[in-house]
Amino acid sequence: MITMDRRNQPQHRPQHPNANHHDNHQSTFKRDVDDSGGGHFQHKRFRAGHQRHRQAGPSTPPSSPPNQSLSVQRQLYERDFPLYKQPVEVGHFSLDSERRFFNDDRQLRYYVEPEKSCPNFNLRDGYRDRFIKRDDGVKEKLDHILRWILANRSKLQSKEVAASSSPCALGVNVVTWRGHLTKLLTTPYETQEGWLLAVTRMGGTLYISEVETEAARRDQEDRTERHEEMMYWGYKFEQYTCADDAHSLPDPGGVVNTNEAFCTVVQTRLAEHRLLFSGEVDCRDKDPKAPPPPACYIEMKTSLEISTPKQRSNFHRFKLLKWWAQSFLPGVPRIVAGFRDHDGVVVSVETFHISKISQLIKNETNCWKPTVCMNFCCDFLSFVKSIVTEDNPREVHLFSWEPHRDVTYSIHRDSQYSFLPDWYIREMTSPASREIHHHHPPQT
Ligand code: 0WD
Ligand code: CA
Repeated sequence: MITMDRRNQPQHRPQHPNANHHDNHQSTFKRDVDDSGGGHFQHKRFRAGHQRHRQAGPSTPPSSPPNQSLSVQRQLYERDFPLYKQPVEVGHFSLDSERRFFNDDRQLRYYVEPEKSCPNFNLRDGYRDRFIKRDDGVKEKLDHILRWILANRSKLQSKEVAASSSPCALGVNVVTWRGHLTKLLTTPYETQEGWLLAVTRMGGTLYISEVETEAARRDQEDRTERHEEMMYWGYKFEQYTCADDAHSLPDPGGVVNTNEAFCTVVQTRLAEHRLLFSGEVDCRDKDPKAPPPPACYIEMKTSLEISTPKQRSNFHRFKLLKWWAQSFLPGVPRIVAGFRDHDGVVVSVETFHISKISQLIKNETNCWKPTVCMNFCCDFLSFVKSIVTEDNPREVHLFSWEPHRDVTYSIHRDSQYSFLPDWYIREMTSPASREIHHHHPPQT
């Protein structure tokens, strides 16, 4: 159990039957004055700025139409830290050197602490001759997670859900990548990059999958040779510090292949939202007596060495926000950071404990707050839930956000944005497959 029971402190809480997470909860949706905005099945973008700002609280009549946009202003999210249940690992999977899916932990690696505090790892080594880069033109969307769900349905479904009449109810409200949730958590503080998130409801579950923005596509095309190389450095650092099994050593002479991945699948709850998401895990503690996953996992990072107060402040205000959000979500307790110079040589290695990050940034002026991140994410999910009401695997609500704007959405059917593959829809909606997966006689 990770607890730090101070007000407004980030914490994972075990489920408590009387937990009243609605205390002090005010929704921050904006309500459209004009209610005609619900037009379905047509490309329609709701403009922000022409709406009356009204707080929707428990007093809102149930018949009210949903709000058409969501504000991202930080002060709207400065309330008590919402309930965030201790994430539980419900499974994991591996992607091999050819990006093939395996329902096991064959790609899990073990952390080996560097022998010296100044290890002199050269992160540029092997970039030209020992690097196989994943084809990032292939958009995998949620496919690996969906594959994992199909292979593990019986584990996932609660007895209650299994007994219900819906053939595809999973017992969770949201399925997504951890990385997408990280983007939501950091949105109130983001000033550079917007996002597009496609949402489809099927069997009562909301599936959330990212769509590449125009700006991101351009940035990718315009990457400099130096930037390309620097993206390799993070993976190279992992190779210097991670071994294939608990009793072996890292092999810095090997090939870095970014197709390979080990992903954890965790289940948790953010206020009323039951979440199932997957995230890539770099390695685990090699001590067999280490706590069970996800508490034994370690996130590896590299960053430019800090030499001035200004650099330290920027590190706290911008980088630690992203690092905190990414690891807090799946309950990964530690980050091992390699600080490097401009030539890609690691000059120091430092461990950051996620539970101590909010203390570390306390003295920073104008700094981010974990509670704002979590409350925004929670309200975004409530907003999505209120908008995406039709259960239809071919319909996509595209939620879009640009810095200094509200979150808005548009509706698309059978479009380029549809992302649930036929093999998944078929399997989840066919009653026959349900019986096979449940290992119990069909209901009569
Ligand atoms: O196609 C896409 N648009 C995306 C695919 C966006 C986000 C994720 N993915 C997929 C990939 O299949 C990847 O295996 O998600 C997996 C990782 O998911 P995640 O853990 O939810 O993503 P995130 O938390 O953003 O990244 C974790 C790590 C990164 O480590 P650092 O220390 O740099 O944060 O996953 C790697 C990277 O090592 N990573 C990716 N690997 C493959 N494709 C991608 C990506 N697009 N983004 C990050
Ligand atoms: Ca990493």
